[in-house]
Amino acid sequence: MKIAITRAVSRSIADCQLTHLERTPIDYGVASGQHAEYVRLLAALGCHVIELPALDNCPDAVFVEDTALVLEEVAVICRPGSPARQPETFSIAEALRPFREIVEIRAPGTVDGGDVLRIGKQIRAGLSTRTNEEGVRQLAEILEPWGYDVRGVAIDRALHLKSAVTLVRGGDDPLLLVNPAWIAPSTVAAFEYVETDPSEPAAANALLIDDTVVMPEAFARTRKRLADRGLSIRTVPASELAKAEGGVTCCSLVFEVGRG
Ligand code: CIR
Repeated sequence: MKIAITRAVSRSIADCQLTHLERTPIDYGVASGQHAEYVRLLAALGCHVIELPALDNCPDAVFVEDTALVLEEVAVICRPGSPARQPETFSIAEALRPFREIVEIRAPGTVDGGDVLRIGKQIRAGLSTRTNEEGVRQLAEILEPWGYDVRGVAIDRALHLKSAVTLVRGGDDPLLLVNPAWIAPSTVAAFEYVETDPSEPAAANALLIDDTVVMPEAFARTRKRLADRGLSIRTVPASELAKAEGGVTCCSLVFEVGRG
């Protein structure tokens, strides 16, 4: 069974952290409605959705991806690089405890889950304003016993590594979706990749659920590039949380239970 942990949008979402975008009004009702469509799509794609209650005093808590990295063997509870977001992790650890051994990133290390890209046993961790060298060192140390190869990669033109590159086909034949304006092509040279359309820089953040690529509905040109590669794509409205610098990977933690 596949589980997706999500969290309802905070009523204080308009007070979110912003790094690369100007603050513009965010409508809580619209954001909640779009988030509900996202949750419905995850369920339609076969996920058992565990929706946690909103944390109204944590504006960014809807972006659960940043709080944990869930692998088959272990759940790593992150220490988000924005201090305002660190209180989000407690309830995530409790939600994950029934399913995984829990290990934590500790101070002075910081890791945002949005910086962690997993391609099989290869893990790339963005060294960003949120994730530091010590956080990546701890991640590598935690995951080494299970054979994961964790490497830091510089990311300075986008909030997170996965703002710039995500996995759109898994298995033995991985395919990445990359915005080459935000990440040096050499970082992904070892893997096959498709570039986002130049007019759609934020399109690189796509969420892979089994063989389906979930994308914001706004990115028709990049969607066509993926469709031309034979990928199956579903779209969701995601414009309101995009104003908070959130994309489709950010709003869920998806993992398998009951295998092996
Ligand atoms: C933040 O700055 O932390 C939020 N406003 C956006 C987080 C987006 N998360 C993600 O890309 N994984």
